[in-house]
Amino acid sequence: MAFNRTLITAALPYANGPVHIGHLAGVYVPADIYARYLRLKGQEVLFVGGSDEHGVPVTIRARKEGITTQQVVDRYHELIRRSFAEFGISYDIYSRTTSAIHHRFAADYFRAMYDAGQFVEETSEQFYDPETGHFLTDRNIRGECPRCHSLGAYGDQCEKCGATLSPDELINPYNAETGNALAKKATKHWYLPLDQYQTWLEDWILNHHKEWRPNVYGQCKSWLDGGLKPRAVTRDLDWGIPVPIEGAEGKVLYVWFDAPIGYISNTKELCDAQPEKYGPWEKWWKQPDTRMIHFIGKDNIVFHCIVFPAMLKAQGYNLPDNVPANEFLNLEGDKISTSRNWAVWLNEYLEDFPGKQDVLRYVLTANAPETKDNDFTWADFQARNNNELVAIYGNFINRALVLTGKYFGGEVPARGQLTDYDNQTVEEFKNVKATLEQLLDNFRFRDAQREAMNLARIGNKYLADTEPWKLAKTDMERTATVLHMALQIAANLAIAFEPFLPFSSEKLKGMLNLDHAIGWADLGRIDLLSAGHRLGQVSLLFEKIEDEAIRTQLERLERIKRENEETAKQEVLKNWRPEPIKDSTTIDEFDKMDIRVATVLECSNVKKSDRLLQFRLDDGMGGRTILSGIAQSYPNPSELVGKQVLFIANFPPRKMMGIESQGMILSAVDADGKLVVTTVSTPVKNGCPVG
Ligand code: B3M
Ligand code: ZN
Repeated sequence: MAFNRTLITAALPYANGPVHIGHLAGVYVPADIYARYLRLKGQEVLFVGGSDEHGVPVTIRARKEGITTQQVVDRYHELIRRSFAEFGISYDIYSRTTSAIHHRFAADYFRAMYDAGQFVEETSEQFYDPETGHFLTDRNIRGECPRCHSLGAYGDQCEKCGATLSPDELINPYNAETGNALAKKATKHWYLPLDQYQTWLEDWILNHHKEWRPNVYGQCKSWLDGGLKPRAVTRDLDWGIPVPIEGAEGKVLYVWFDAPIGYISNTKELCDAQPEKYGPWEKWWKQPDTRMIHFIGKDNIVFHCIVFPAMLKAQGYNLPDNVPANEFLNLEGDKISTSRNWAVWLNEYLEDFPGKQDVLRYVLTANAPETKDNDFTWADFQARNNNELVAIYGNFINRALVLTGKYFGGEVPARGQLTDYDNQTVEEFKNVKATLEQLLDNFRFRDAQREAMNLARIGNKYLADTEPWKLAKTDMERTATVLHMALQIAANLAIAFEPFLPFSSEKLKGMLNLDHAIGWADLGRIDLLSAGHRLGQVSLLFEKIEDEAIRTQLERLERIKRENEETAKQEVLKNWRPEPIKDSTTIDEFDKMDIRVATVLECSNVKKSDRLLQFRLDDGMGGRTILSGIAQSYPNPSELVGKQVLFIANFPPRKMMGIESQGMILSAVDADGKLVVTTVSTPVKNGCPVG
């Protein structure tokens, strides 16, 4: 079916912090490119977004900042909304899930499914904190990992060994926030029986959406192959939308149940407010000739391709036509993380690079993680700006406009006969429209932007080859033709780049004094500007970014890295608990070990080893040498000289780095892994036993 009406949704970001380049690259810039493209084509488009203000992340942030959850969502919703507006993300509506309309709509949705018998009710034993009386989410439960036995593993994952866990598997589970030991208590929840949708989903996705991106299709397939299980859509929490049925006091809708409904309730909010412009909301959600596209990040695939479609199907709504999910963007080789502050925040970026929204949009699209995770680096940011935006696109526009000003008083000159070379150039850019469309229609935004940049390359090369600044000395007529053609290419660039770089296109249109009504259909035309047309004010389209600005950014990241290392260390120390006691042993076993006291005579680093220290000991029996792997903990080994230490005297000698070690010095292993040599506090005879 050919569609003329498209509903575009972009994932609702959690209102638990500002948005960063990862959000922009993964979801919002692609969604915006697509929305702008369809609008330019004259299609009916509704682009819906909003903040996700429920769920655990916002409550964690509230506790961290010592403010109420409402204050957190108010603060970040506003900040996020502003960032999106500043970056030109052209939502028709950006609302929020704490709105009254949404609460009502989501509750009604649940109720309708409940009334239709579309949930399964189940009571199960769940962990709760007897002191606070709260049930806990997986992430808020910690304990000993059943696999690697490290302490402080999460209820869903052990970060030490990477194992996926469930809270039931943890040894000695405790509340991550209070440290209290947990108990179990029965609680009732409502489940979406995804197993009942398995066959339908398999057919819908695996047979009818083979065109979805391989990463999306692949993830769906592996979920489906694993067999779908019922999923709870309610939670025992005090932040969220109350479950609207009797016997569900103290329970709220699971955030992943209510958030995607936000796409619908936000549509309703807009349509109710401006019915003449947008029509009834049902038009966007129930009419079969409306197509829906979800833009999301890869961690949201299962919810948008399996869970939400099941909910939509249950209530007779449209299903998404495509879900172009992106992979992740890293920053300077490291995973972007809100909690570790490892990100480029949009609000901070604009403070450092005011007016340079398009530069970031350009770089993020050029590096978009469409098929695999990608890396943002400041060096690449600078290079793409200086070598592409400035040197190709900007340079071309500047030359064309400045020369027109210089030779023709800022009026589009009339063109004469086109040469073979002119025609060849026209030939080259004539196909740009078809190529761009083919790429944009298939959500291949980075290739599409490259194609737009190719058009600028064609223009740049045209001027470099024809050299109008030299021609002007001898052949004004030819100069006129060249600049006329260059200006047509410039006008085409304003159209071709509009979905990607809206601010620059706007500026360029101003410089060309171009009719704002020109649209996608005009792309490829070489009569967009007629002879005698007056150009507007000329200024630089892009500016060079200096090394200094990049250095400042890199220094900031260095500082954050150092701070994070320090916090991680503190974290380990805070969560440290003594290891479990080993299996019992006997005094006879212990007696086999001959532990003695000796005075350190010399202590120094072993050459070529960053691990070993070499001790010379007075053991009361003629002296001995022992090597010990504690160099990292003793940057100044001589501090041990004169101390009385404990050592195992009856280990067989062992050679390391060509030196024979005659025993082992005893050290305590501190929580952070630091080794501290055990010393005797009251002097005793060297060689005396320990026992
Ligand atoms: N807030 C998760 C996320 O930000 C979630 C998306 C909701 S989309 C309906 O990744
Ligand atoms: Zn583990």
